[in-house]
Amino acid sequence: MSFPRDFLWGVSTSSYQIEGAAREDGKGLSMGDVFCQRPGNIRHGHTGDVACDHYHRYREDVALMKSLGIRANRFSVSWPRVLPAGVGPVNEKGLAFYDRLVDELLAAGVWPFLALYHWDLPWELQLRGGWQNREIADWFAEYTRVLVTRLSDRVTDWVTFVEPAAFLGGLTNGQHAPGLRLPRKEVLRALHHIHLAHGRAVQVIRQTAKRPVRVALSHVGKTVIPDTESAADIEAARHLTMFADETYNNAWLLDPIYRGEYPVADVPGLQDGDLKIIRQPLDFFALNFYHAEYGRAGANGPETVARPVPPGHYTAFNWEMRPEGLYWAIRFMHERYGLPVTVTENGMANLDWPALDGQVHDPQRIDFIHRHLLSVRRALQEGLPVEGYFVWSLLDNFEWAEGYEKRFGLVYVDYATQRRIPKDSAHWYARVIANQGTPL
Ligand code: IFM
Repeated sequence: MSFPRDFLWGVSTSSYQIEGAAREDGKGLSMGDVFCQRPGNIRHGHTGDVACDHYHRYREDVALMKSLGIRANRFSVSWPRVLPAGVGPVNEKGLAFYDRLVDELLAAGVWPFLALYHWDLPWELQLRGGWQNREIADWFAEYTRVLVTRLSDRVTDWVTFVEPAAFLGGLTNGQHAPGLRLPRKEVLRALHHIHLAHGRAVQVIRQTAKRPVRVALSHVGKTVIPDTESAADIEAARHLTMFADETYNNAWLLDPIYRGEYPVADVPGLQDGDLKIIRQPLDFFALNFYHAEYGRAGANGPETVARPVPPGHYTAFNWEMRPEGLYWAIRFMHERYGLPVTVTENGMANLDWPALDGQVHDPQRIDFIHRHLLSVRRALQEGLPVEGYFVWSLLDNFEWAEGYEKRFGLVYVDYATQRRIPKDSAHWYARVIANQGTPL
């Protein structure tokens, strides 16, 4: 079976992880810029100061996408590059960069999906409480208005947030910027502010856009695969996927946005009218997928099952490879929220290097993506609406607390010279795209 003709074969990237130019052309500091300076926060003391130098090399990077036949790029905007203090005066040079990037993508036939927030909070706003301050919903709406006013004559696909569950790690376990360890109640308050900011941004996008738009939020969360495909195990896995007891589960992260309700009554900071703002109609469900576990209907209710993965089926991050989980994540999210799904991130960390022949051979990544695409194909065969699949990531890049050591790219980056080398997986992905998925 080939994939639908209009299936979007994409790659995702993010501003802080590739742009560099951290202090150029009037950009303000982001909380990442500050976090990376503190000794011990990032492996080997790496920073995003230079990263892949995409700020200067975006033309080359877009040309690479074009040469591979990539049809879409979810990229993100650095908030402090556009608004150095988070609010107030616009930095024209920063905004002009995204103008040029969008033009370059469109000229290359690569459809831009613009993510407003991929963890790049202006430091000035962090000093005012960041996500813990309810005013951030206003700040985010203002920032959104600046971008939509400038770019919506060309950009129609907007993503408000990338992975709230992951960047909240910066408030729970200190792993990400700003490096806090707050009590659960305060984390949930911050999450409520993220939801409010999301709702306000969707309103601004719809009111301000110059063309019809499609809006989504890129979600990452728990996926539980049924141990058998019996009705009882599927129901148990569905329940665990949504409600398994974590600091915040999928229901906390998603139900307010799609159903206008929280899974419990005592939400810190919830005010009258908030849920109406948060529940804005969205156009597709943007799903990021990396992890999954197994669950079943036990004698005392749904329970997770320890299922060892075959030896070696781990990525360089020690993340277990469970490609079958992508099918279940698509299915459960579609069943609960009723929207078509686009997989906006999926990929693996590896220890890649150029071989003696000068090429970068990464058979594991090819196998990894292949297996996940088979899950997407299963979903399509069963009639689930899947509109696209985006590999994380186009380039090797700055992997947050892990620095540059492990690599996620289809394209190898030699950080000393900034030379790009498309890996075997890039050539393979290009063939898959050119053949509309038929070699799978
Ligand atoms: O690099 C990250 C990205 O910023 C968000 N999603 C997961 C990726 C891999 O860890």
